[in-house]
Amino acid sequence: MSAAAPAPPTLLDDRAVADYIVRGYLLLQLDLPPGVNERIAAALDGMRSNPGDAITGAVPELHRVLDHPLVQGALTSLAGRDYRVMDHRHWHCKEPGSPSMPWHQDGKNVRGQGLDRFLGLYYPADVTADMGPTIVVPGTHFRNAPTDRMRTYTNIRGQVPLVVGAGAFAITHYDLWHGTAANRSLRRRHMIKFLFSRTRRNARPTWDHDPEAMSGSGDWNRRAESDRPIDQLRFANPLNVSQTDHYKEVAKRHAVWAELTGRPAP
Ligand SMILES: O=C(O)CCC(=O)C(=O)O
Repeated sequence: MSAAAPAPPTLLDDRAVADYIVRGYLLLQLDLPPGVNERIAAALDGMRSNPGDAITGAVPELHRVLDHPLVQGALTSLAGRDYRVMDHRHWHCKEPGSPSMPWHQDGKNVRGQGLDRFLGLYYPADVTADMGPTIVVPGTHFRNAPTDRMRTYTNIRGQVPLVVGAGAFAITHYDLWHGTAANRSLRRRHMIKFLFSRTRRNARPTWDHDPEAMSGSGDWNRRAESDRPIDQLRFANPLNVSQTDHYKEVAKRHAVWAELTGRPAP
């Protein structure tokens, strides 16, 4: 009997791609076969040292996460058909009682990069608010801030704690501001971080694209009711930043969209 063919990647639509450009992250819920999340979490619970990049060798079922159609589809959509899974990966185990992690960007603090590098954050077990969730700050991926200054920032308006169920997988822009809360629970919090990169520029969209997605003119007064991708790029303001900052972000979003669709930047 031959094995069933793997399911094709589930591509993102225009709205999801526009949303990613605006927020710098998306959250997937993987329907892995029964028992996979639990076995991975149990293997991590039993580990007393961190194998670093060798975590996928130590817990081979992690490959099922990388091979999941939602993960492959989202990465194909955002990073291109030939995206690379980097060799670096890391088990981020937050022990009970461990403190918060300050805000930081993993990238090199350069404002204005496109969609070239990505973090994948996989959570094999539920993460409750007291377990030290990862916290992301939507829309900060195109903003540079010196790391030593960012460390002093405290409660940033609009921050999103990734309080998630087992099998959640977040894809974030490499420069998205993030940190963690303290683990005030009695349980270890597990997260496996993967890195992905684009290997070449798009000649055309690599997602489920409607050529009409950017046509039509948006109405500022009706922006709250609109779910059109063009209106997301123009109007969304997840951190409620000032008008002078917002227009720079909007210009950046349109440039990234143009690049992803294989057209010259406006
Ligand atoms: O452990 C976490 O949730 C976040 C880890 C982190 O900030 C990082 O890997 O850069």
